Amino acid sequence: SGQDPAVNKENASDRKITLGFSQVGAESGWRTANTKSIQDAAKESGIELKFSDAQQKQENQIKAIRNFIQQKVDVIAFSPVVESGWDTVLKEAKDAGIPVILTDRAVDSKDTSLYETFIGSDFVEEGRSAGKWLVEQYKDTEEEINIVELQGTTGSAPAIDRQKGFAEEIAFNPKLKVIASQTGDFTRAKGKEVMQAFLKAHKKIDVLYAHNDDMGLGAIQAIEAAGLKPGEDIIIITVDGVKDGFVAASEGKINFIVECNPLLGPQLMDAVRDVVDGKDVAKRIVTVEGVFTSEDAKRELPNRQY
Ligand code: GYE
Repeated sequence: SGQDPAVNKENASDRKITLGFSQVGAESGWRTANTKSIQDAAKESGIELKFSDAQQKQENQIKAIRNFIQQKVDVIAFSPVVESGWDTVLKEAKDAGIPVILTDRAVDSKDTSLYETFIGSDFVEEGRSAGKWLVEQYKDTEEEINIVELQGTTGSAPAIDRQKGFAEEIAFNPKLKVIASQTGDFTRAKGKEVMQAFLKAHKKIDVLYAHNDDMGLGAIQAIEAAGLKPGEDIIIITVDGVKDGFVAASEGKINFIVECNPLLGPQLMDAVRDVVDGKDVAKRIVTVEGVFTSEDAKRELPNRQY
């Protein structure tokens, strides 16, 4: 006969929770650190993790989510590779009564009741930080500054937002011009390939803005192969702040890094428990992060965890 939930001291999450997590892939150092953080945090908090790698393909993520629904996991979390096209599968999860948590990347669904919360960085702000630094560097320039941009995965929240925030800021100085912008899919190999093409097509490139460290690191290889000095002949700005990015920055090859924190595991596990316990969860949980010049990078490098 009916227990009063108010006097029931036991939390629902005291029993074993199963979390289905669909990861984007393993495209970057950031992603590797993010995956490890989620796996470690699940173990630490005694949550059973069903982990699935989508290899940067939306169709694989949709399949994984449908599998999780069939397996009746307690909570589904995922980092959506692109922003659009999730409404149908999110509706299926909702109809099955399985709460969904977004981590790292957002979706553009109008119906925000399709997910409990979104945990991750403010990518527009990251783009703004990159742009602000550049505007400051060139505040006295009389010549035109040619910028090339390596975008992240087409249609992904970080690619869209980092481009937007950066464009907003550099618009304050009409001398700053993006002369080429193309996707490098957040990978080193693609970053190198596209930078090679940029160098072939454009005589004067002053600045590279790469939406992540890995593409920047690939581009550095292309720049060096072309007989140019990264960080001097071409000023380089990246986003993420993984170990290899910090190493390149401490060597002066990357001039400015905007941090994007991949260690979302502990926050995710807390949110999973709260959702299972029926507690109120903030609709948006923003990650706190900083920015680093090469001098800062030199100082910070020994303390980097990832
Ligand atoms: O910046 C990039 C990764 O979604 C914030 O994805 C993440 C981005 C990160 O591939 O390195």
